[in-house]
Amino acid sequence: MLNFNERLLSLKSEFRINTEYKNTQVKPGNGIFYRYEKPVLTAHHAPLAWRYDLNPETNPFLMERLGINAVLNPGAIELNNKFYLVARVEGYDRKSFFAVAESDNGIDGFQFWDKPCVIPETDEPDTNIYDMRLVKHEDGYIYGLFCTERKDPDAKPGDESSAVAQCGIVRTIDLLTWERLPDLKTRSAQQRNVVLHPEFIDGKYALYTRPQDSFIEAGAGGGIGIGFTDSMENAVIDVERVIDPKTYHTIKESKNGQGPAPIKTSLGWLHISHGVRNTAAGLRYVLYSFMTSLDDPTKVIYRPGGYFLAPEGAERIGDVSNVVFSNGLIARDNGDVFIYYASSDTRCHVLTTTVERLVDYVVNTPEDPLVTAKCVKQRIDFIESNQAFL
Ligand code: M1P
Repeated sequence: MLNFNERLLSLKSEFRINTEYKNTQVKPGNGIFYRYEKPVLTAHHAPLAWRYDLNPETNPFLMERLGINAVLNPGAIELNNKFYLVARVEGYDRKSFFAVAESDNGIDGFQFWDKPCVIPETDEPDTNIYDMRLVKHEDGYIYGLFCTERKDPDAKPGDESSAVAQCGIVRTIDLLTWERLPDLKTRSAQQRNVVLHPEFIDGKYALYTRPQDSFIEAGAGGGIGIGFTDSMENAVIDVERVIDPKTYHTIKESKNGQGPAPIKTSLGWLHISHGVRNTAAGLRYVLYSFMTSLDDPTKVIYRPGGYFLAPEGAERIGDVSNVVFSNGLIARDNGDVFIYYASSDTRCHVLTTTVERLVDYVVNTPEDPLVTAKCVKQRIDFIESNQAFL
């Protein structure tokens, strides 16, 4: 058996191996984006001091005392040419918290800051918080909208799972100090995947919502909605309008949700979202894209059919298998785009692309014809138009 000091040396070396690596693009890719060989952030990136009591007197066996189960669903932002992720870190105790990790190039070298984020509570304490969408709004603040869960007071006796999910709101200027604002109020029973639009629309803050009837099911409220509020200090949405509904027999037939805030392009607001369908093996989460009008962000103008990203290979396995989920991207001034996503609620990855490619994808990818006969016709027309180039 290794003694304390030998174990410490070995753990330090393992930590370096797990965190100090170069990440390489997987080529040739699909022309839309590049995947990368390795994840960008995992439970192994959690510093040793977060997990081990490093005092030989109180922990002579150098046991892991507070393990980290998963690092997933990061919000993302670029500040002063650095890439920051605000990740959802889940302890062995099932509770999530937020922690900032930074990198110089956005594809590797991510390191957590020394300590997790301290998110103040409202008068109604959160049981669990997760999935922050970071947005630099034109009002000057960086907002973090996240899901806050509290035990459902109406849960039947013995039901220790049901929760009420709502949108929690914080704001910051430096990712260090977080000011908690009151939770968003809407007329829906529950909310998840709420995202702030980065610009005012007609002088109001616009929020993408995902009204839902219950904790898991989107139910009758299903779809990505939009609503407006005069203030983020007391955010109230009276009317939610579904702009991108869940749709029968598609990749978003069970539910969907806005991912990160949309990217402003010359042709419209480009959205990356997730769609969910049910299968015999459980829910399958993929990413898809659509574009809304610059003049009227409530109007969808392009709907490429099918999925943009689905879990592949090792991504398919994890705590909640067959899931890709994105709530963070960085669109740089030079047109480069870094889309961060988590696989199977376990680890974080990056895709790289450009605004130009994303716009081409969204504008020129055909819509889902919704029924097989039309899909076959679409594919045969496509094959025939290729004949001259074979
Ligand atoms: O487990 C998959 C995802 O499930 C939820 O997303 P949605 O509300 O759209 O079903 C979230 O809990 C998300 O964190 C999780 O990745």
